[in-house]
Amino acid sequence: WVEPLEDGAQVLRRFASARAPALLDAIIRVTEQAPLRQMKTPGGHTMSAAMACCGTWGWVTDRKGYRYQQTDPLTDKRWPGMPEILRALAREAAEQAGYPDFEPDACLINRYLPGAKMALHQDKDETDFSQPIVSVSLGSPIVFQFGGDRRSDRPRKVPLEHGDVVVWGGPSRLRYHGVLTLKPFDHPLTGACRYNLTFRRAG
Ligand code: MD3
Ligand code: FE
Repeated sequence: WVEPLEDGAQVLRRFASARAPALLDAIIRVTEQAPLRQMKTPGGHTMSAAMACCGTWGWVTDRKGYRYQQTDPLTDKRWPGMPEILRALAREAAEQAGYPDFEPDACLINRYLPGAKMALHQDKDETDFSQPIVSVSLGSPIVFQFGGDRRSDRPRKVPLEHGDVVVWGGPSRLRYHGVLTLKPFDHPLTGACRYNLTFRRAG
């Protein structure tokens, strides 16, 4: 079922549930080639979520800044290709939400263990903000924070569970967002961990 949020964002509840085991297999295959790692922010903090990428472009952060690049800084090789099952899910979700032409070229895999979080931020390292972002939640539930156009706007809390897919298009694309600290939870498919996939048109 579809739950519209403000400004063009839509939650497709449990859209990915039936495919979750195959999606998790694909995540394992990708992260054998491009290991999950905790990256450093330009400010010198280590992010609590571990990240890996697949597709043509991968998002990275280090002391020099945030950017997309075609190679994995850990291996200096190209990122693993985007598995077809991931691409297909992202395209189907985008189509359902009114974006039939979404062609993602970047998929960021975030892994949260209990205690991990992501502070409020905007996603603006991409080139074309008319393209949506599709996010997929797998494993432990978390509380998502959906803020406004300014960091100081009080965020709304949206619970996200295993299989939920969100399409962030239109004006929601540039809104501040983050997730609260992951609480311990034992999920039958992932144990204590939560994976979040974000699909983008980066290049
Ligand atoms: C709203 N990830 O990777 S996913 C990120 O749960 C990120 O891992 C969070 O924020 C996570 O950048 C949230 C939901 C999400 C992703 C991108 C958005 C919401 C968004 C971009 C614009 C607005
Ligand atoms: Fe984000």
